[in-house]
Amino acid sequence: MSGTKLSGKEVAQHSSRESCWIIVHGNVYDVTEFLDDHPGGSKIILKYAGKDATAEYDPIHPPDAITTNLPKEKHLGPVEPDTVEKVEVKITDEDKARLERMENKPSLTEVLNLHDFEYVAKQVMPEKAWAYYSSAADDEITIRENHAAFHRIWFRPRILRDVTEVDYSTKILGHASSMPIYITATALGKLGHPDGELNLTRAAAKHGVIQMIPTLASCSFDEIVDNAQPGQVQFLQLYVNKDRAVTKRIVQHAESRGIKGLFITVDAPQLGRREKDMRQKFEAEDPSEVTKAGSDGVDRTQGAARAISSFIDPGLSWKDVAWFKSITKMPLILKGVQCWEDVLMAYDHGLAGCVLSNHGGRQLDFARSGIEILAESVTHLKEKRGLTFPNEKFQLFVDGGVRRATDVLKAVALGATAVGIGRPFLYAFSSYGVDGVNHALTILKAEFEMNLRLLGAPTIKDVVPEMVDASNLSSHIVAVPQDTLYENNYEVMKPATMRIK
Ligand code: 173
Repeated sequence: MSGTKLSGKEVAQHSSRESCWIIVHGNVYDVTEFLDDHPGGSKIILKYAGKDATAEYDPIHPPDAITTNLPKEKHLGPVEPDTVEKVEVKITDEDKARLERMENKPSLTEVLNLHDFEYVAKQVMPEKAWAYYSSAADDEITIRENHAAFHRIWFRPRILRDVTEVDYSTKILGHASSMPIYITATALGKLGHPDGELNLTRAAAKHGVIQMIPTLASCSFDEIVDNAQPGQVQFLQLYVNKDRAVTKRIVQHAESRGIKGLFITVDAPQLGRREKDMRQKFEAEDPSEVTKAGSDGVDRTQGAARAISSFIDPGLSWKDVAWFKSITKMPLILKGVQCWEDVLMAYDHGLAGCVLSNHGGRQLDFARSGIEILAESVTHLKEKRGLTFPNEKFQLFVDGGVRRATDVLKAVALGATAVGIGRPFLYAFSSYGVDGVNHALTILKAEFEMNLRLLGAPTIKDVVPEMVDASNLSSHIVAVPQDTLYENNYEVMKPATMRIK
């Protein structure tokens, strides 16, 4: 293009399936030939044909999605901003009611625990965003089990130890952390809040905790790193692309930007069915449109996450470990390990650790909880490899279902270095922005301080296996007391809707 900018009027003339231009972040793109290949379907693009699609685009796309997926010649150049007509946003009655609930939500001082954030978020978040964040695989059995498993572990506190001063700080992969937790990777932060993942970066800096940056963040990787404070430690979660050149570029760029650990996701060769997310799609659009597959064969019937995850390589295998070691010096950790046999293999392959996780219950339903796998892994690593935990050279992490410092301390007692927390922070920023995340971290600190005292453990090192009774952990049919705060937030799953008007 020459130096002149396109006018909004000219763009507006390309508003059909035959010629479809859209504006994103002040630039015009010709997406006519891309319509049927769009993972989210053509209908949503056509809604913005000839118009500014930025507001719709932002929450559900990594910022460079359009520039990397469209050939250069389809980038038509900048638009004269003053000539673009504002897209009218239709406010439905439901939106109005939700905004009113947002306006009248409890003040942060009334939010006493991580469950409260979930309760507020469910009521103030756009329905689609809530469905995406809260959904889990199939019958949502594993997501419940992740939390319930902690109820099968009970404490054996010690008394008459001087707990005037308690210190809950620790080290994760050799880096200081104010608590034995980290903010784990969760995709699409802008669905919940316009600042997306930056809410987490800022709160992590303030509270001295480590953020794991997701591959599929709404903010760009560099933006998230640029917003960190000098010396702030960040990890990267990695989805491995079928095109290894792309993966190599991501990994080496991350290392050059100072990322301190690479967490390779190994539990998602294909994304699980999250039916709450899928039903949202059906309710929001005409089902006949949604069920059409594009020319790329990408199935668009399966909700937002599945549509944008088709690049993930199901061919990833143990053989790739040597390749990863050849392209980076960052510690390599497998995220999503689900039995002790694979933990031993990870150790034997010379990896730096494992996250015992089932992806927040979003992948294989009836996968066991991370905390249960932790216990069996520690036993077998001790018996078969002579390791003791926590172990500096091979670190074990757990995520899934964590809502209290007591959950974290149970994992620490069983040998975990630290525990990942995901959804609660999403709910915190979706409802209250960065202040919410800061408050969530403040709550956790207060819980750690009190619980270390009540356990008789002045430091994290004093939280030892003898402080828990986990004898029932792998019994899946034992009575547990009802956890009312948690249960409140997980509604009964909905069956298919009858389309009778
Ligand atoms: O759990 C997820 O939703 C997830 O990991 C994901 C994967 C690909 C695209 C979007 C989200």
